[in-house]
Amino acid sequence: MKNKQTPSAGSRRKFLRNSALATIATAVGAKVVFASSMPEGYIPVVLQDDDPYKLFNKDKGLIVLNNKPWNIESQPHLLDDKVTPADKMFIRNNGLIPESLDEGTWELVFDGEAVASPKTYSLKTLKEKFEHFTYQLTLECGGNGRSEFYPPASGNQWKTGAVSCASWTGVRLRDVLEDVGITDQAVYIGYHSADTHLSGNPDKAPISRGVPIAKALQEETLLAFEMNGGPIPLAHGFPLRLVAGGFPASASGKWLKGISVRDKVHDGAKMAAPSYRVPCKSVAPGEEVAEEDMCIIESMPVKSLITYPKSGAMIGLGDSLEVRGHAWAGELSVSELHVSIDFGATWRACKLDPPVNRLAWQHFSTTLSFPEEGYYEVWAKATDSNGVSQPMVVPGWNPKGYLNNACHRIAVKVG
Ligand SMILES: Nc1nc2c(c(=O)[nH]1)N[C@H]1C(S)=C(S)[C@@H](COP(=O)(O)O)O[C@H]1N2
Ligand SMILES: [Mo]
Repeated sequence: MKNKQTPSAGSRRKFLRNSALATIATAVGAKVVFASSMPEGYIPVVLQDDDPYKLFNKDKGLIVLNNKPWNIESQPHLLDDKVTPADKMFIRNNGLIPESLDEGTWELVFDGEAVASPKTYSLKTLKEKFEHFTYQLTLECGGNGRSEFYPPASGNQWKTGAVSCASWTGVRLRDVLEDVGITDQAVYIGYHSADTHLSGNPDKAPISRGVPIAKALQEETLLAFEMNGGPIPLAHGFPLRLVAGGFPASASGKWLKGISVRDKVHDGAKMAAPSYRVPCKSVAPGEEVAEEDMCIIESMPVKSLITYPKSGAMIGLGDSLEVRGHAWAGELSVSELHVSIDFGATWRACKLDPPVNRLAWQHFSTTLSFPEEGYYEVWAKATDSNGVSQPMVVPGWNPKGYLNNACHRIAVKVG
């Protein structure tokens, strides 16, 4: 049988080649006339550039902060949709996006000190065996707003665009953990993913974070295989992603290969200080903080974003201005949203919708009028269900520049 392919392998190969050619033709936007002479695996020159907007199907308004790894942020006025569409969603990668992902052979391994015994599920089994749930879940990068801290914090200089609220469909991690069988030693879960470290070292994970077991067992914590009703886009974790809304988005592992149920706080890559940790007690700007004085970020703080109009709007005197946006508060809900047109001297309450489900952002809207011609700013301030409001200025400086939930503001010119 040496050097001979079975007919099924041969036809499968041919099928793969034909479908690859069809994909290429679609991407090129024309028939590739001499396609039959094209070497196998060859990528046409026209597709060889690494234009991230084409590569990831992103709106031209997104801003590339880094290309190795890819970090791309959105902008407030692009986040106006109630459900964030894929082309407006920020991308935050710590390593290299995995290649050749095969949904058909994808498996998820459960292991760790606190499982009765390790268990592996194919993606197909996960989909067939467990009930499906769909939730809209807010995912905000812990470093969103980092660019405003002074002294500056190193890392991607996110402005306000590292947040999304897409609709995620999958099975509950809770249901699967119940099937796996966990012991009462379980305190944390950690995820393992298929992306690779920038160094190229295959034994080194770029990131392997997790959540406390109580968060893992929440109804909304999903092993998701769909986003916005279709397959998860490659950059956002195809074909399987852990989604734990309300926590820093770093807890939502993309390209999910494994879950370890741990008898201690997970100790994977980027779990240790200073990553995704803030000083347990507030510190002076620029102060050095010992690693043992840094605490893991869990629920994200209350925050809001004005998504309409775009900052810099111009209206006529006497015109009214419709203002709208979203607000979210980590594990809590948002109870009030106020706006100010006089730099915070006075505030007025906006209409605020309840979330479509727990951990989804909430929409606010109001109509404003302005007393005379000139320059104004509209500031938005959300208050969470514990009565805590967003600060008007950049809050608690911390060495890595996390959790900036200062009020969002836009400029408006009247007349
Ligand atoms: N496997 C893996 N999962 C990951 C990351 C990553 O680099 N690799 N980045 C995390 C971080 S820090 C954030 S903010 C979110 C970003 O999700 P998005 O790119 O889908 O917007 O994914 C998280 N999950
Ligand atoms: Mo992040």
